[in-house]
Amino acid sequence: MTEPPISRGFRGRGRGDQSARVPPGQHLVTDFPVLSAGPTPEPDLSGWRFTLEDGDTPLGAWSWAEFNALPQTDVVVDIHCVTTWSKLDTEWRGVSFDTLLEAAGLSEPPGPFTLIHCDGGYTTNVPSEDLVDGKAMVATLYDGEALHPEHGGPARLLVPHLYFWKSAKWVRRIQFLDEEQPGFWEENGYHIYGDPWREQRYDGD
Ligand SMILES: Nc1nc2c(c(=O)[nH]1)N[C@H]1C(S)=C(S)[C@@H](COP(=O)(O)O)O[C@H]1N2
Ligand SMILES: [Mo]
Repeated sequence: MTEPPISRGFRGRGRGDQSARVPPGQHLVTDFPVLSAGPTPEPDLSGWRFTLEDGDTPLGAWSWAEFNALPQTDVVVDIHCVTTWSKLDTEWRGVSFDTLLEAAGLSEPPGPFTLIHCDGGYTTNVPSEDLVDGKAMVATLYDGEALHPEHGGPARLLVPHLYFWKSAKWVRRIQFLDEEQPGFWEENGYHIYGDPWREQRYDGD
């Protein structure tokens, strides 16, 4: 079958060739499933801090008010969960990783790898280069509203080009590392990188 000549950057919401946007082994959903390895933490905005660290050295820290005063970015992206659901055209607002680096006075990531830390102890690893150049943000709004606690509110990482387990909910700390350190699912049989287009679901895929 020949593909119609649709430009990926020029598609209307809900139109165009949707099948070309669904990675192998995935199916589309219109609801928004909740997947958490543990309980949803109680939101506590007064105690909330977001920190960037190079190893154990602090690079920057923001209170909830300070974080929300940073320049905000809007994105509309497709997301892909390793449990095989994909959801098209999800709308998010938050602080791009590039803005965070800049706010910390950095022109580039200080290390090639990151480990992402969350309230509740969940972790995931993402290479630094997969977070820069508009590829990732810390999102605080979904679909124009404060991110629901079940979906990671007050703030979650959003790395839509990787399987959604990399989009860590209740994110609090991004730690730069010189060597790759696997996170929670990566230590439990899932792929160290997790590219949905190469179907990197499990270790060894
Ligand atoms: N802190 C934390 N983040 C997490 C998870 C988790 O269990 N804890 N689950 C991951 C997985 S496997 C997926 S598919 C998505 C699910 O996000 P959702 O519940 O908003 O759909 O969150 C990811 N981020
Ligand atoms: Mo997932």
